[in-house]
Amino acid sequence: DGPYTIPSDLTASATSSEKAANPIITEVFTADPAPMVFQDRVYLYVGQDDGDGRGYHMPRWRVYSTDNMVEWKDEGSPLQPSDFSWSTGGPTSWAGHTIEKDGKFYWYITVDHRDVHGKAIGVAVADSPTGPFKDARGTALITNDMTKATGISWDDIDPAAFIDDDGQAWLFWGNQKCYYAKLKSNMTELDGEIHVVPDSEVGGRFTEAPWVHKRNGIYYLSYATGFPEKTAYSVAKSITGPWVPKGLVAEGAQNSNTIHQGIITFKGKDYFFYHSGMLQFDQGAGKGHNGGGSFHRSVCVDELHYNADGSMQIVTQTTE
Ligand code: FUB
Repeated sequence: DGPYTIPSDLTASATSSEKAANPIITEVFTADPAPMVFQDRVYLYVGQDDGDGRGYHMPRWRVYSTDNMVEWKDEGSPLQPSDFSWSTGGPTSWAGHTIEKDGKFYWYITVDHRDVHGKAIGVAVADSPTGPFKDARGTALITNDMTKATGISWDDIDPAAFIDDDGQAWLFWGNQKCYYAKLKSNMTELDGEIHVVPDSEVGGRFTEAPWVHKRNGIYYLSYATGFPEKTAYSVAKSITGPWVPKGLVAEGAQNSNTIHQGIITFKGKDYFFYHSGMLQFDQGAGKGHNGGGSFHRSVCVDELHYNADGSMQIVTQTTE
C-alpha cells in the first residue's frame, strides 16, 4: 500500500483539471463511491467488484485518500462483510457511507443478513478515517422486517448519513423507496420512526443511492433514477422535506447500469463521484471474467457546477 503515481502522460491533463484521469482507481474494480472530507483530505470509501462478473459480488470495502484530487493513496481494506457476525459474511459488501462525529468515524454499510431474509444495514466505528473499523453494535441497525414500503428484500441498502447544522444526524437509504430516520447522538441507533420520502418528491422514480448534502441553506437529495440509472436530485428547505424534484445532475454512466453518486466540496471546488464500467482490467488467469461492465465497475470523479439559483448543472463525464 502507498501512494501511487499517475503515469506522466496522464499527469499533465490531470493537473490542468485538478483531478486524476478517470477512472481514478485502476488496480481493482471499485464501485459505490462515498467521499468524505476530513482535515484537508478526501477519504474515499468504496466496495470492490470481483468474481465472475455476473452479479454484484463484492468481497470487501476499500479506502483511498488524497489531498490534491490527483494522487490517490491506497489505504487498504479495513472492513469486510465477515466483520459483521450477524451477516452471511458472503461477498455482499454493497454501498456504504462514512461520516465523522466527535472524532469517531461511523461507516454505515449494506450486507446480507444471516437470519432475517434480505439486505440489512450495519455500522462500523473507528478512531481514524482509515480504521481499524469494528462492528459498532454487534447487530444490524436496519433489517428487512423493519421496512414494509416495498415487497422486495433489497430495499434496505445504500445508507447515506448526514449531520445537520444543529448537530442532528440522519440516515437516508433505500431501493424503490427512499427511507430516512433520525440517528441518536451515539450514531449507532435509530431515534424514532422510519419515514418514506413520497415518490412525487423524488421525481416519481427513485431507484437507489440517496445522498444528502447542504449548500447555502438548501438541502439536496440526489439519487439514482430509472434503470439503467441516471442521477436526479430534489431540493428542500428542511431535511424532512417537502422535496422538490429538479431533474438530472448526471446522465447514465458509460458501460454500467448503475452510477451511484457521492458529492463533496473540497478546497473550494465541488466534485461528483460515481462509477462507470469503462475500466478494462485483467484480473489474471483463473480470476474470472475480465473487462469493465455493470458488475466490474470503476470509480470516477468530475467537477460539479452550480448555477446562480442553486440548481446543479449536468455533470460532464470525462475520461481524462
Ligand atoms: O454495488 C451494489 C449496488 O449496486 C449498490 O448498493 C447500488 O447502489 C448499486 O450501485
